[in-house]
Amino acid sequence: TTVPAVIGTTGPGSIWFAVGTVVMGVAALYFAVRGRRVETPRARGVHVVAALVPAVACGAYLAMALGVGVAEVAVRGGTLRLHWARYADWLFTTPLLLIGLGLFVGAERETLFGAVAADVFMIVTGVAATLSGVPAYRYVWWGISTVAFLCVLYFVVVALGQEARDRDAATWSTFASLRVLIGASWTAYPVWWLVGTGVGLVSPSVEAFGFTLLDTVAKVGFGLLVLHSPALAGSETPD
Ligand code: RET
Repeated sequence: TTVPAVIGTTGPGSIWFAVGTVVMGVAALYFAVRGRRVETPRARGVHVVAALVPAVACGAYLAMALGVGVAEVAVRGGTLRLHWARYADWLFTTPLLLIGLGLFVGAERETLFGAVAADVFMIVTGVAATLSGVPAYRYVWWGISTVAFLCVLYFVVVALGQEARDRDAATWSTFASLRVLIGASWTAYPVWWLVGTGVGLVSPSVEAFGFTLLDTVAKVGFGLLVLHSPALAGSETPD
């Protein structure tokens, strides 16, 4: 009898799930404590989002560290072990990040709604890519998800950019940094999915490390940048 190859597994990556749990937990606490004294609705909204994103991720990483949410997919003559908690995380945190960016810029509700809709479609079709057992279908879904991702990018770079240009200089300059952070870190996800989950060029633990690193940049980096923006300075209650 031949033992089917295990392409992905809970074991090797679990150190990174533990690291992710701690990093996200600390970030959530830091952003929440920092937001305690914030007064203006704008700064309050941005703080809530900045803290919620790593809080959700902390739960997802804990689930993965404890082996919850593992799905086994038969593909390429082997068994691919997937952590769907990652996608549950993204389903909530990517719209939250877009909402946070929208609140910061003071975006039109309609623009934001379009972006969130494209974003949810991107994650759901990404799940289809991940769970599909036929290799060719995995790449078809990846392609569909990537088209949705390009729509999200269009929103962040072009549509929101036009709105941010009309705001004060401090808002515009933080927005310009956030746009680079989001453009670069988010683009790495579909690429890393191809390398790890798609083609399987790297080991499961390297794949887990990569996603943990990306999540840290995309979530914690976003919070640090936006909360330290000069545009939000002076929104705290004085002592
Ligand atoms: C998948 C695979 C299918 C193709 C595409 C993907 C895009 C994922 C993205 C995830 C972003 C996650 C973030 C999380 C942090 O908070 C689903 C990997 C396009 C863009 C920013």
